[in-house]
Amino acid sequence: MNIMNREIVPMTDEQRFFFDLRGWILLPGVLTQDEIRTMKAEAYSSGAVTQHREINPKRSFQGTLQTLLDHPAIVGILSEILSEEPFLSDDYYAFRCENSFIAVRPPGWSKSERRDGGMPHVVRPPQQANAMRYQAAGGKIFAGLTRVVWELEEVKSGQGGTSFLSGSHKSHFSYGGPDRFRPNVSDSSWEGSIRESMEDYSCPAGSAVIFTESLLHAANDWTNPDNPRCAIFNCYNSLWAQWHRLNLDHDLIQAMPPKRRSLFRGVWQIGGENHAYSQENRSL
Ligand SMILES: O=C(O)CCC(=O)C(=O)O
Ligand SMILES: [Fe+2]
Repeated sequence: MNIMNREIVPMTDEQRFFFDLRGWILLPGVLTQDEIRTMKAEAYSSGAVTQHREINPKRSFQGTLQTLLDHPAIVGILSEILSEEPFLSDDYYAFRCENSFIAVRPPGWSKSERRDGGMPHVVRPPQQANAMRYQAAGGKIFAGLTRVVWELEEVKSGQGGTSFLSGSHKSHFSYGGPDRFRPNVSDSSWEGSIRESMEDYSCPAGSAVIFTESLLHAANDWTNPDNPRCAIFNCYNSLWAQWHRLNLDHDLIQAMPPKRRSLFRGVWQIGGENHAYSQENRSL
């Protein structure tokens, strides 16, 4: 079935409950076998060996992988946790995409290849108020910086998926390190117990994991001998906030369908209607 013909799926009460409780949810088996095959071929030929050694870092914004940016299975959820009802429309998105990368990790891949060495981290420590933090108020979630991970190969628990300290997005206290502004648990005397308390997931190829970047999370050694990890990491934010610099070529965005393009419009609200992407109205 063509992705474009699929209906947007609203966030369910169960998903809202568990996303608020734990800071992450798994959508198992979203993609068809045909989609998985095509997307894997694109990811494996992209030159991505690890996320920080990509030959062409823009490949996940192109080809069939581009359709993941606004896949109907995640659009309803992102609209709910990154926007408000008055801003929703059929013609443009009410949230922004600000980062995407491909990670290909063969069996034996070590987290030491990452800049952060697999240290559990967050965007900003959630025990302090800031523009990226997770909030739930007035019966509504606002998830600040939110990540969607598309797993294009099977993931087995304990063998290298992203791990999470469930509930830590709402933590009020320090991670135990020397600096309360440090966005990771390094130099905390209880780093070990934090790691022991983290959990991950098993899922078939074609699943999506959605998590708030206020949740402590970590990359892990890929020890699964049966297949590599092949994952697309897409990051989203509010219409009015930006964390990553995007620097995506105008021509690449202009070639997208208009609604998808709106994911890349400028980051402002007052003084006119900010709905459509254009060369003059783009996030940088
Ligand atoms: O590589 C991983 O599993 C973790 C990625 C990560 O830290 C993130 O998506 O923010
Ligand atoms: Fe991260």
